Amino acid sequence: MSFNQKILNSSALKSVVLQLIVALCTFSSLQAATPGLPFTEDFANSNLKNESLSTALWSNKLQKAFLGQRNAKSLGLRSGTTTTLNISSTPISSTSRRIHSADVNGDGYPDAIANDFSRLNIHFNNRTADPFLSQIISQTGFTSNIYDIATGDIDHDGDIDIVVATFGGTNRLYLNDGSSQPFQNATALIISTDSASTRGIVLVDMNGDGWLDVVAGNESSANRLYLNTGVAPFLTGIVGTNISSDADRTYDIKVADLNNDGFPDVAVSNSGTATEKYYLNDKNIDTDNNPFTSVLGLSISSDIGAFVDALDLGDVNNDGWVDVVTTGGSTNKVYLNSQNPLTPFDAATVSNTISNENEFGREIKLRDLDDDGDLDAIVAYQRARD
Ligand SMILES: [Ca+2]
Ligand SMILES: [Ca+2]
Ligand SMILES: [Ca+2]
Ligand SMILES: [Ca+2]
Repeated sequence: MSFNQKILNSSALKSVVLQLIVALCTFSSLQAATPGLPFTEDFANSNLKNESLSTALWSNKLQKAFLGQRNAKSLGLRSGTTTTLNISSTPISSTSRRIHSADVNGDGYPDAIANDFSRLNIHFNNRTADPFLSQIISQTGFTSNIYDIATGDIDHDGDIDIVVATFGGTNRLYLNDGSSQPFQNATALIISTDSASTRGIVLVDMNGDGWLDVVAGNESSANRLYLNTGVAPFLTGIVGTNISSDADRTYDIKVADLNNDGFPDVAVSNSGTATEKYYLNDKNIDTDNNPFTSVLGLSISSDIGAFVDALDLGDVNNDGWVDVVTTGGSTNKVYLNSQNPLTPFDAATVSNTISNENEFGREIKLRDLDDDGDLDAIVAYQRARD
């Protein structure tokens, strides 16, 4: 049993705090109302920055937010330039691994889409002071553990659909039926017959045709791209193609334009002996319509994987180039983009520690939490370490 399997199999260690991860979400609706600060809102009214109105039960010690200071912009999120804040005082237990926020029923209020290992839970915002108390719809029947979810309008009908990544099973698609209780009677659709150990899944338009595609990060097999044909049944049953031939122990996968050429690139965090890697879009749409088919993975730095559970991409030092942050079995790190369009990161890239904490991070997101125009990092820590 690997180190990581030990962690996952220990009930005490399964707990990742739901409310914290709410803060890791995209909050697309809230950002439209109040850009940059989706953190203390109560999901129920417009007082989005008033902590006294928040009903969220944040963990007191498991999750931290690192605020980038204005005068530290040139340094990014380096140790000594960040402030560590505890988030509330009430730890809770849950086996949730991921959560997203999106208005899935179109009532103007963001709903929460979460999962534990065996259920996909849609928590409808009931527009009260306790917005997720009721109206939960669960999708079950998963025969392998859920590791990630992603949301987006896959079929272009104006509502938010959901994809679910499973570890050792097929990945699933749930199409929103546009009703007030979407997903109540949704049928699980299968995204290809691939049965990989998918740990990370992203919905993004990779080939510029306007349709969201699926990018899957797989442990110990090639990461895969599934192009949405734009024709019903959309992603259902499509055949994926490999993002290079690398078969590292990928724990997380993200997409952003790392070399500023206008085309989306892929970055992954890996476990084991592999470095974190990135794959530059070669703009060469081969016969398989995949711009990553023969691309070679490049190292983000010389750091060896060692259980890097999650990464996120964003310009943390406001130089116009996307940087990388990671969390996992050691300190949280930031890798600054060198601005070299051929190799924005390489083995010589220096890793900067975000803070001196040495917890076990499960998730990291970059958001402008204090609305000061630079990106901050928010991290979900495992309850305890091995
Ligand atoms: Ca839709
Ligand atoms: Ca597409
Ligand atoms: Ca690019
Ligand atoms: Ca940058």
